[in-house]
Amino acid sequence: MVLPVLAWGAIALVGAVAGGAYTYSKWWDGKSIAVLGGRGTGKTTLLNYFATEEVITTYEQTDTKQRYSGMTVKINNLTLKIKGGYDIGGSSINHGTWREQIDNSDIVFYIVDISRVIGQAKDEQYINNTLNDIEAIANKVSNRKEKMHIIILATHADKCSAFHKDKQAFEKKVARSQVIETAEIAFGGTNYCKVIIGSLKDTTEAEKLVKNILSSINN
Ligand SMILES: Nc1nc2c(ncn2[C@@H]2O[C@H](COP(=O)(O)OP(=O)(O)O)[C@@H](O)[C@H]2O)c(=O)[nH]1
Ligand SMILES: [Mg+2]
Repeated sequence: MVLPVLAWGAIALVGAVAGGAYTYSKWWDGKSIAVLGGRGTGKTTLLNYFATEEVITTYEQTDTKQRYSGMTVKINNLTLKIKGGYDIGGSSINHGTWREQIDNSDIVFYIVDISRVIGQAKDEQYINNTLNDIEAIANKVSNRKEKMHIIILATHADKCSAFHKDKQAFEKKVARSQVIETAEIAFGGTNYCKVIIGSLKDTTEAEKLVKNILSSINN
């Protein structure tokens, strides 16, 4: 399989991919991950991708709070533990249930629908909710002894025309958005807060996204 060139995919991409060679830092092995995000951002899609290695777009969406169980996934030679939790949006009434997930994890993946942050589908209500989520997560991670890595998955980029036109300009625009600037400050700077831009639109895009995630930390 030919791996795509992924250097554009991440603002803080370390260890860029060239050709087909791809190594993941051992740092990831055995790490526990909490997947968080507002409603409709792609939590279920990402969890299903981890479970099946495929993007499923046909499942039924529910508005109810659904508990999902944790799972251990193998990606090449890495074992990752996805923490169980509630597949719910990030409205403030739900922030309490995030604590358990965060407390039991080494890393948080926070999914942001970037098409609702910049571009034509910009949605002020969504931006406010996202800023509230960031504050809530920052409060929960601030009392941990060890600093925690937060990975912002800026997905739905495929829906932004700017992303298709000029990826570098799009990256800059994302980096300068209030949501991303706030997150980078709240989560302790770019060493601890990585931003990965991409999409969960289909399996190929999900594969790229996960590879960019894994190359974003090379401790
Ligand atoms: N085009 C596009 N659709 C996406 C992306 N990520 C998720 N979706 C779709 O967005 C919808 C909501 O995703 P879902 O995983 O149910 O969000 P959740 O509420 O966070 O669990 C689904 O129809 C997904 O197929 C993306 O990056 N691009
Ligand atoms: Mg869901």
